[in-house]
Formats: sequence, C-alpha cells, structure tokens
Amino acid sequence: MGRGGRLTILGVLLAIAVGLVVFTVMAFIRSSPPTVDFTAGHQPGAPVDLTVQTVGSIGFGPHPTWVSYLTETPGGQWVHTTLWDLPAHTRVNVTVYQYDSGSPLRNQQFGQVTGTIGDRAMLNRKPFQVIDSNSGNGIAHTFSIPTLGISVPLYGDSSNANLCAQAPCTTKSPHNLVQFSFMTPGPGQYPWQCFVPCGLAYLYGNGGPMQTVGYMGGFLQVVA
Ligand SMILES: [Cu+2]
Repeated sequence: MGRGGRLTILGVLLAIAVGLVVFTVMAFIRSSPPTVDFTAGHQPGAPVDLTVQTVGSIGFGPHPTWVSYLTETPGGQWVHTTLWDLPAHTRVNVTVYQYDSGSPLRNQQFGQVTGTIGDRAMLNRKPFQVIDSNSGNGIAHTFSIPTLGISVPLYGDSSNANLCAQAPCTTKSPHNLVQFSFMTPGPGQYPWQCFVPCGLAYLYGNGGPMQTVGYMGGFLQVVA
C-alpha cells in the first residue's frame, strides 16, 4: 500500500476515534439529570417541603439494577434526580421514603444524626438521634451534606420483606419513613451524598451509583 493509502486509513481511523469521543461526551451531557426547582413562587420565610425516596434498584434507564434516590416535584411527580434548586436561609422539611434493605455500617459515626434542627430526626414518627446499625435491619443509606455537617442514617427495611424493585415505589411497599429539617445556608453549590457503600458489584461498594449524580449523590443549588 502506498503512503497516500496508509494516510487515508489513518485519517479515517482518527475521524472514527474523534467521532466516538464526541458521541460519548454528548451522551454524557444529555444524560445529566434534571433539576427540581423549589424556589419558584417561594414566599420568604416559608419552609420548603422536600420529599425523596430511596430504592434498591431503579428498574429503568441505563442502569436498572442500581440503587437510587428519586425526588418528588412540588407538583407531586416522582423524578429520577438528585439536583435541587432551594432558597437560601430557609427551613427545609425533608421526608424520606426508604424502600431498601440495610446492613451494618463500616463507620459507626454515620449512625448518628448530625446538623439537623434539634440534632434529631424522626423514624416512623418517633424521634431518634442515633441508630445502632449492628442490630435490627441495619442502615440502608445516609442522607449527608458534608459541607453543612448534616447527616441522617436511613434505617433499612427487612431483607425478608417483599421489597419494591421498580421505581417510583409507593407506600404499599415495605418502607421506613424518615423525617428531619435543616436550614439552607447562603447561595452556593453544596454536594450531598450517601455514605453507605451501597454500590453493589463495584470496588468496595463505592463505584457505580455512589459515583454518579442522580443516584446516590447530587447537589443543593442554593439561590438567593
Ligand atoms: Cu446509598
């Protein structure tokens, strides 16, 4: 083959490589989860209600077996996202419907409730400040905002129960109700995440859904 022929093949291969990179980047950008807006029509001083659920497997999309959080819009629709617009210096009343089984924590520190109003949370309408994850059903996930010092352990459901495997789950499925409140800080981007290594089949449980926005972590986008 002549030099021109080889150069042509090289050029075609390069074009394919560039095309694949562009396609992958565009696919990644397109797959970014939507943001749920809790600021529209917000009256200064009024609390915001934030309702989320945790599921053992999302049941749809590119990773149907992954654990995930979902968010309920102010209109009452469940959306597969972990991104929220929230007003600054505002009380957020969080309700978590927890539909996943649990396990003992690797770090018992995350059995504590920290940073919420009153440093406590409610589990099935009873107040608590700490959960011993080595007893009972263990901890399924945590709701944690590290930069704000906020962390709440989410008690697991019995793994013998007929757990929901297709999100969004409804309260007909076994679940735990976890409620707490916190104050948003000033404007900024604040990451939040789960600290239970719940990414099954990934190295030490910390890959996959633990590393992907929209599943076990997201952002509070706090606006003035
Ligand atoms: Cu988790």
